[in-house]
Amino acid sequence: MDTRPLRIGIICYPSVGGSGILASGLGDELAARGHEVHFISYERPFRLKPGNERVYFHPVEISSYELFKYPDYTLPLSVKLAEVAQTFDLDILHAHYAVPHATAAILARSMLPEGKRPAVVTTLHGTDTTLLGRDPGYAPAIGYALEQSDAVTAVSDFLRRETHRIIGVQREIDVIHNFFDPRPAARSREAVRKELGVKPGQKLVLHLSNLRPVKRIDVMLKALAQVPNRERFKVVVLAGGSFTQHQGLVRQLGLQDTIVLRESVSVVEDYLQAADVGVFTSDSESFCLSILEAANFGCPSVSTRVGGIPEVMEHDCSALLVPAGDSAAVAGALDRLLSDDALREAMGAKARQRARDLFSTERIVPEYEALYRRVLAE
Ligand code: GMT
Repeated sequence: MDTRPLRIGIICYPSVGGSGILASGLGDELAARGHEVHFISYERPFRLKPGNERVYFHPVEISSYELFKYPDYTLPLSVKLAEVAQTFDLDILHAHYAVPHATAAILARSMLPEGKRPAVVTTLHGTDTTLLGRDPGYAPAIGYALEQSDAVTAVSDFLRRETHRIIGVQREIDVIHNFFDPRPAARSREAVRKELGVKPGQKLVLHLSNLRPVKRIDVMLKALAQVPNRERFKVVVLAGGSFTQHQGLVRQLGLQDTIVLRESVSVVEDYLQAADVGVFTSDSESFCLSILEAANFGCPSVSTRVGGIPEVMEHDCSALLVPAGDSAAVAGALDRLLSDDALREAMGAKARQRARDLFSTERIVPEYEALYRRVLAE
């Protein structure tokens, strides 16, 4: 088998969000394993570790022309991809999140002369299928890019099935689950709890997301308001999006003293290690990287039983999973974990074990390497 180091281009969103976090972690790990990794995006991905000698970043510059009512990203991205692929003789272009990355990668490949064309791998992350895949303005282009990719992966079996069902692609889709490699926390658990105003004896509940409508923050807030003995806990919301539209409901439910908001957090590990329970109330979720992030710190989660989440954690073992939209069920599950230290700690230990056994870097990154070698051998 070919074991030479590969030259890999990774295309991803650079901002806060699971697909960019996963792509950054993958690039860092591939470089640590001897591969040369080129990130191509409009900004340097915020999660990339500094100083990794085999990791390069190539910014996509976007010109603005008066003629354009809407700026175009796909064409400058595809031109940059073709340029980087040719200059660095890339073996693979790996698009994370289909829109518009997979389309740009396919276009870049066809711009290059034969013999100089990298293989294109597309990883579907979630709403590229479940939301945009339902939009007639996007679906045919997504379907075409997936059919033209040399390999397509989905981050859960749920997402693989949904991609066949919603977009109607016929081709094989490999499932490679997400992984999370935590960085060391910068501060102690005690220091972070003090910063958040968590009193001795109080528990800390954590929510971490981009706060988009699918996360159903309304359900989470209604659930928190129904948990008995509210003085027992504080809630930290690590917001990767605007929380402003939820402030009215926070006031209406009298949660002002319970919820602490933190925006633009760069070291999430500080808060993950300080939390006792995670809470996630999404209506749909292909994987929910945040549950895995919390699990890595022995923090069990209460979550809605949707999408790929049952592949990530098992109900009543490593998490408590409840029906979507059911704030009373979320509140009941939170109350159970907040009331029973032994149960919470045992569930947290199982969550951490499951995270390490099934979703570790050591387990998942070689699956991507094997996929790259497979498409290059085809
Ligand atoms: O699809 C999105 O809404 C954005 C994306 C992101 O960048 O955060 O989230 C998706 O990808 C994550 C990483 O694979 C998954 O953990 C999330 O479950 C998934 N989001 C949805 O399916 C809603």
